[in-house]
Amino acid sequence: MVDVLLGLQWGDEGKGKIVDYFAGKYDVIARFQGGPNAGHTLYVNGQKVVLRTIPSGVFHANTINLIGNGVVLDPVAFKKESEDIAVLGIDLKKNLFIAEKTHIIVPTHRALDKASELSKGNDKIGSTLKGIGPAYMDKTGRNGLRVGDVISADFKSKYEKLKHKHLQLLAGYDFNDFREEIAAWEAEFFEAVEFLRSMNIVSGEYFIHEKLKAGKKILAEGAQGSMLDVDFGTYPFVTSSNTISAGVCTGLGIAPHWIKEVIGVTKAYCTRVGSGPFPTELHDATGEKLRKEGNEFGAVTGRPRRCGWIDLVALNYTCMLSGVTQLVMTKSDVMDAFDEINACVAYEIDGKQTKQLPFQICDVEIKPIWQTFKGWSNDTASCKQFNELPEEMKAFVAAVDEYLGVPVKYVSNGPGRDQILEK
Ligand code: 2SA
Ligand code: MG
Repeated sequence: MVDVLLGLQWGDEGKGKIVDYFAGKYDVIARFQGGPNAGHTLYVNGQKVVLRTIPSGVFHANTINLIGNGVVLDPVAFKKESEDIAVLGIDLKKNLFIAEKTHIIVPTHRALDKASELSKGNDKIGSTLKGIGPAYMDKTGRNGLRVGDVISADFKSKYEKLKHKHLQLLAGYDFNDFREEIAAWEAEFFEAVEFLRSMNIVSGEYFIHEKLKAGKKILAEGAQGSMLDVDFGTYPFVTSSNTISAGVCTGLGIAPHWIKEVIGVTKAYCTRVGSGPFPTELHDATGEKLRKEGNEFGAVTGRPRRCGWIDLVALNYTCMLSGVTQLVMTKSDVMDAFDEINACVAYEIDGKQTKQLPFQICDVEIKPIWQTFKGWSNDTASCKQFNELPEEMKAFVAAVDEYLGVPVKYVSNGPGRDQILEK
């Protein structure tokens, strides 16, 4: 069977830590979408590690990891990440497998990402500029290169053909002078492709089915968040993959009946990086305080994250889309610093209240309707049991649980591996 773990907001819900916590219970951890735009932060022996393309199970001796076909892999970013992990004594040749149908990000994808963003001016998506959008465009546009192609003798000529197409596209942008960058990136790229060739490249779909048939337990690890889903997120301010549980089937090649638990991760509040609607965003001192207390800066780009209170309307939507069966609430200890905590329970649009996300989410003004909770003054980061948490925090957790109709099973009260409380 396959359990799924995904973020229910706009990314950065703390998925990396939670996957790492659960990893020991699974035989295989598989990434099914996204690419080096992800930044999954974990602490291994007290040391901070940020994973981007590699699944968060690599630090567990008995766990096998799979990069699924739904991912877009940048050989350069992958090589660098692998080298960083090798220093920590991890041998990826033993515990990492890569699906041959995984699409590759080439240097000109990064140039196209930049050109596209620059040309949008104030309407820019706030992309991580890792080439994600252009790589997925080539996948659906049927021009892409895949990991399996790097083994073939004519890889270089396939690459040149694609590059030629990209240069033509770049010429159509106002900002298109990336010649020097592309030349520099290309040298690293071919070195990294050599490295990629030395990895375990497999048929991801047969690989995972062999594991399933052998009764192995698989965890599908989501990246970004459900509100960044290309179909259901705040389009066009989204990423280019399906981040909801449906993406697991196409991103790994498994049928829906294999999926059992869908574990949704949400912060006790809410953040977003990049542009686009964020109904509960706070532009005041409270938002500033959330950023400071929560240390809300991007794991990959270091960008300050936009901050606001938890949005139960959006969470209800993403729980519905993915069929979430249990919740993990992260960074609950950040709430220790607040006398009052708010949760958005409805949206007011043009004087009318609704509990649904409007199609025009990017164009209408949304006034959040708040439910206010009493804060607590205890330091909850040192709690070792759910029952030790202050009654006020338990009431807040219970209200989230009730609103969403999905049980909050875990509360994460700090970044440490042991700071997680089971309810
Ligand atoms: P892209 O790069 O084309 O997929 O960007 C499109 C939108 O998706 C958002 N996005 C993210 N949001 C939060 N976290 C992400 N990963 C990194 C992290 C980000 C970082 O985990 O910290 O380090 O800054 C991520 N990746 C993509 C992005 O902001 C755009 O709004
Ligand atoms: Mg992140």
